[in-house]
Amino acid sequence: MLNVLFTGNKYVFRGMALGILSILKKTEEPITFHIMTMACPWDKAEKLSKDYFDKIYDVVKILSPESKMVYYDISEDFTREFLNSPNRKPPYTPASLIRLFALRYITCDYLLYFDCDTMCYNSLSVYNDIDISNYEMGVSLDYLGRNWLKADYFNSGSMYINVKMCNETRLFERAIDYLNKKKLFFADQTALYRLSKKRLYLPMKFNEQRSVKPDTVIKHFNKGVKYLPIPRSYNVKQWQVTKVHKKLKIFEFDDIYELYDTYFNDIWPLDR
Ligand SMILES: [Mn+2]
Repeated sequence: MLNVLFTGNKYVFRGMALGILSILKKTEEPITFHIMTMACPWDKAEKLSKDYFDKIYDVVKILSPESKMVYYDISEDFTREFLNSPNRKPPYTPASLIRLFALRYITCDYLLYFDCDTMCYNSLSVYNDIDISNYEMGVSLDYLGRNWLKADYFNSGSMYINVKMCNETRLFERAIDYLNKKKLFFADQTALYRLSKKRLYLPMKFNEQRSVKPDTVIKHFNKGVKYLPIPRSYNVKQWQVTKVHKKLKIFEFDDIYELYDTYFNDIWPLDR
């Protein structure tokens, strides 16, 4: 069974629900979804409530009766570790650091981590054919960082994690320690980049940061830059349906938006 991790606070409910719906629509085999959330004293964001989790789980049971979902609230653990850290307020949100705690709670052989601004476009079963037994993780390059930072700078929004090896090398624990000593801009991503020794670089279709292609597995709606007529950054998320259509010209997920409307529209409608 594939194990998939999503992390975040209450405000990514729609992204999480859309990501899960897209995975279930494209992937036949059952999946265990691990959902980790937290609230911390210095951040106003609320955690994703158990109530919201249950609403997603109810739909998962309908669409994929053999799939499972597990809820983790890591508030205490996170607060203890990051209380005095120079990275306690990263530029995005403290919730972006939750992924570093995953292996304290999750036991499985291989774990897929996806940001809540990702959507699945082809079956996740392709990961079963990728051998990362000799690597800590499989990752794809960061579209902008590979040019501006380092040629092999990867994007941590989609990671195929070898749990056993990461437990042996203590990669995620060392990343938490590292962030307690050193302030970094892309905190978790740069810590994992600097500390991981054995990475398998996967094709960009596993973390597509631009247009969706026929073989795209994961489309990541992360920040991008348009160069013409003048360089400017854009940041359109998949729940901003009108912008996805008009600005990104992406229509490949319209069936998923319909599914979302069916099950979640009265809880939290998409932006149109
Ligand atoms: Mn992202």
